[in-house]
Amino acid sequence: MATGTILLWPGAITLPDGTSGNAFCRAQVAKSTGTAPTNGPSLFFTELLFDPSTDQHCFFTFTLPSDYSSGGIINIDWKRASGTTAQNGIFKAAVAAVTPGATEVPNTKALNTVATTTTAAGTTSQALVTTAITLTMDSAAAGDMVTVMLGRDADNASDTLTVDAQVTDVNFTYTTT
Ligand SMILES: [Ca+2]
Ligand SMILES: [Ca+2]
Repeated sequence: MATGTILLWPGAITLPDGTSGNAFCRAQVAKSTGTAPTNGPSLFFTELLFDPSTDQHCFFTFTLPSDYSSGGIINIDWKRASGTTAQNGIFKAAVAAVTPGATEVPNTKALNTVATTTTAAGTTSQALVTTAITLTMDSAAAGDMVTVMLGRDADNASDTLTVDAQVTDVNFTYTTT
């Protein structure tokens, strides 16, 4: 048994449709102000922006690998858009797992239990911190179509970070067979 890792972001995301309760995050390309090296460009990367007051969301879909045994954690690297005071951000996540060949249908499927984790923002402006959320895996098994919802619980009174949370990279870890 070991720990398997699936990269979720940067990569393909699905955005919800913006109807009530289904607000979407935004993506932007960031350009570092650091000095470009000789014979190289400045540093660029893509980040997902989550609003400080409205819950916003996105989805990652993948096939659960054949060596999946148990568990499921989503690990989110993110930074505050600005500021240095002590404030907390809350992220939330949930899973929907659909088994091919069974009677479940993705088009009528709902997300399983939503879990949240509170993390102190870095007290250096735009410094990276990591949030790990243990997922309720919806009885997922190897070969399933798995969709992970990632959102910020921005309207939670304990989400005190007053600026966007900027997500730079996301992965999913699990216990292998
Ligand atoms: Ca909320
Ligand atoms: Ca908030």
